[in-house]
Amino acid sequence: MSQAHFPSIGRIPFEGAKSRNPFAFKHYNADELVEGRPMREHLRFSVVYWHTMCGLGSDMFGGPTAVRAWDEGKTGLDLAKARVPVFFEFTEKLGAPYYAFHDRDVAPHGQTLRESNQWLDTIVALLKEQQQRTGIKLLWGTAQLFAHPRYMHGAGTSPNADVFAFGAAQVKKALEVTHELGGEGYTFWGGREGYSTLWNTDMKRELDHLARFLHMAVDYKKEIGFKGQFYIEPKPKEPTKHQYDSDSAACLNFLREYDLLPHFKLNIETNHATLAGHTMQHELEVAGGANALGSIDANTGDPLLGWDTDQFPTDLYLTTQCMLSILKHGGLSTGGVNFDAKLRRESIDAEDLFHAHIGGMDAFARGLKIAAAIRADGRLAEFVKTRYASWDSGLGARIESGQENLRSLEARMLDQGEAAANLSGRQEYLENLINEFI
Ligand code: XLS
Ligand code: NI
Ligand code: NI
Repeated sequence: MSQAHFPSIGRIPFEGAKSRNPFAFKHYNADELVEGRPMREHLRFSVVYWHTMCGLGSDMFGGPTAVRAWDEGKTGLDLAKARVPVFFEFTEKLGAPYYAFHDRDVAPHGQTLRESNQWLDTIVALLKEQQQRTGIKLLWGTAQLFAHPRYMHGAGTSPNADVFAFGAAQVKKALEVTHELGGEGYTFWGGREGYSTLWNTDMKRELDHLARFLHMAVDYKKEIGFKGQFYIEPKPKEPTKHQYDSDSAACLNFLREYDLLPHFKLNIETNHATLAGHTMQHELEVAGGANALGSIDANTGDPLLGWDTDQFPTDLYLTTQCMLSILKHGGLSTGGVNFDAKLRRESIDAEDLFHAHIGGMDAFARGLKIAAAIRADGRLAEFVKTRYASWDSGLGARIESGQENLRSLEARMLDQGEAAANLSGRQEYLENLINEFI
């Protein structure tokens, strides 16, 4: 194992709940079986390149606060090269099996597309070497189609056809390198695929273009034999006022309308759910119900801040809800628990990267164990099942199977005069029940 950049920190061990070692897992025990599967396979943790290597604490009111020893004195391609081994040393020490990147956070923007592609190739060769050395795999790749000024009006939804073409070229290359690196997926997050004002926007035309853009990607994926899963990542706003992929339901509707649903699943992020006015559990249930729950971007927002703060998840209610939904819908197959999360601006030391990820991994490991215990106990599922018992036979079963109609139901109710009494929803009892496990 490489020791160059975090010499005082070794491989993070599992020490159990009694440990007071901040550089140890208290709950994430990769080989421990939960519902007959190792935690490692349930959780499929992934470290993101962008926040971990490129996020240095800047926000919209101020520049970077963290200074990384490995960055010092370097710019451009040299800086990009220097970060690769650091990232893999970090991810290897954590024992996270996956990572994710954007083309333009592993390698810089060149003056031309050709130069950008060359630089990306240089870095991809280094990523590949490190993947081979460590066994760490690529969860998903993506193209960054939002930071460069050319994408100010969007990429796939730009009113400028040339910008659409540039974005398409960037996606083509990003698909090729993701394929080259054995990526298990590819994500589309439409950061600027939306609008700032409808006064200047032809919404229908933009949506048609976005669908064309994605169909081109589906076609090219087939052409190069890339077998990874495509994901759309919903987010309602920020940086635009309205993003078209605003939440799970909007994404599913868009994908269905444009015949894209067979080719995509959703990559659902907690803080995006919050911004959409939903809970993460809601978003996961909407996706799961459509058999489109693919992967999660694990983070959290702050209830007092109205933007995408991308904090590391530590709330056990949140992780329990995530894992209950994920287990219910059959687990993550190609996806993972991807920490699209960053350090607070005030957390300036490299060791804070460890505290953040260890905490997130432990919080999800606990969520997994708690969810499994709730499922093994069975009272929650039994309650829900009983709540719908009127649909299991008799009238409900006949309605579900299409044997009743308005006329027959009216006749029945005229005869009965009133519907059977309702039962309590027992919300408080269920909240107490969940607290028995947390
Ligand atoms: C931004 C998104 C972004 C995607 C990848 O809010 O979460 O980081 O996950 O482009
Ligand atoms: Ni994300
Ligand atoms: Ni986000």
